[in-house]
Amino acid sequence: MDIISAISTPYGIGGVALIRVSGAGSIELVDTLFVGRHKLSECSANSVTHGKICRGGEMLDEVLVSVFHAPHSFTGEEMVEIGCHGSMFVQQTLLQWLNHAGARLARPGEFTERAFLNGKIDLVQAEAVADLIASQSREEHRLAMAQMRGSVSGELAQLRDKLLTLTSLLELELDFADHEELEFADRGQLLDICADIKKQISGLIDSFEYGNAVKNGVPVAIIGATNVGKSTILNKLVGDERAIVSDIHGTTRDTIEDTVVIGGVLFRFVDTAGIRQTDNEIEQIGIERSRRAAENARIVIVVHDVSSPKAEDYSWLGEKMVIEVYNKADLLNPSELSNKQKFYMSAKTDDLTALKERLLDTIISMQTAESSAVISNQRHYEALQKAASAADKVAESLKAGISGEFVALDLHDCLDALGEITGKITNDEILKTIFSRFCIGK
Ligand SMILES: Nc1nc2c(ncn2[C@@H]2O[C@H](COP(=O)(O)OP(=O)(O)OP(=O)(O)O)[C@@H](O)[C@H]2O)c(=O)[nH]1
Ligand SMILES: [Mg+2]
Repeated sequence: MDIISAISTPYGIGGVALIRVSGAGSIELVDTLFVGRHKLSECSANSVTHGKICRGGEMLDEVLVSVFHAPHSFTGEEMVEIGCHGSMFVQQTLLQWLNHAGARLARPGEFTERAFLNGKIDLVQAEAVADLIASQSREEHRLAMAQMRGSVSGELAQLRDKLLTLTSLLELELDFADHEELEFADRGQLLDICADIKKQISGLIDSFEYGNAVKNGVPVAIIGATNVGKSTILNKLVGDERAIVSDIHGTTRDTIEDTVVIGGVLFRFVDTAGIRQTDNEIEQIGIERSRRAAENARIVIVVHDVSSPKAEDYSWLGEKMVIEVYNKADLLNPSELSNKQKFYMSAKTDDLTALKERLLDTIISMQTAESSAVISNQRHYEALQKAASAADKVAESLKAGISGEFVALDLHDCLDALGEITGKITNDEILKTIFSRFCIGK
């Protein structure tokens, strides 16, 4: 593979900048520009050396250079990282000089792509690197870090082992079917292994609900009748006068969205138009949007006004996760707030800590207790669904007593679907799509 180089720090002026060079011969290439006490090629691996970058008698900068030998580097190749001063001129000139010396500009994600191609990381870990760089909240960071360190990869490796055991038991049966003296695993035993595999795949699939919510922000709709305090709650949650608040019924006409990180989780709150009977066409459209926002939300906060209780029918919310709150508790005497089942609050006087805690508890309850590995990537989710349906077919065929040859075909489909996730089986198109999402220099 040819030598690639890129500026790995963000575009702009900074105290220092980092320029990466990777590929066989990169140490020698940087040596043509480096002047120090020793040549870089004489420095030991994983060491940092101080020196100057010069070309034809012109000195560009004083630098710190890290040298990595293959395969002990991020890409698995020989690598050099040059820490220079963060002037745009220094960065650009150094990159040009490296280009003239024979290093071409790296494509977005090309360093990580090489790490994958050289077997340093699998595809799940490569994608986790992109997620880590993009992470905005503590929980999103935690998931990406766990995936990068192999939480999902480990689980998939276990699954693969179980599938291979099942395949080998079946193939043994196929190869030696006419040896009556040999004892084969009975179908019941095979079915048990299959059920275990299916359970593990389903656990990963279920974890996506949580993983996806954490990655993209948990959508929470705030709905209820007019004037109950929905917009006041939104404003308090996001700490900003985001929505207009007034005692006129029907103040909010359209959905209003804002995001905020609470307890390390990114939430996407949607304030909605109050639901009531109305002849006003625009308000009707707004109310329709309120219903849609509730349908699209992961959690719905249903707000009631404790001072003017009305029985509203929210059965249309179906199985949604609902937090029902009784707002304006400050208007009643404490003795009137005695129903232990009800969540009383005041958007006017409370700091909403209890509501925030309830939101976090609801999110945590989404996490499956089964496995610590959480998937958060749509591509993995889709491949796992393929694997799950192949595993179902295996179980059906085993139950129906269908010949082992056909069962083995479905088993291979299942293995292939899992292989797509880690990149054991892949095509250029998928790789191009994945790595083009990265920034240059990573
Ligand atoms: N006393 C008291 N008043 C509140 C509380 N929460 C909201 N209000 C008041 O109730 C009125 C309505 O509040 P909004 O937040 O605009 O209510 P809304 O549910 O968004 O109303 P619509 O947009 O019309 O559907 C305003 O005058 C608020 O100041 C509360 O906890 N206690
Ligand atoms: Mg409102």
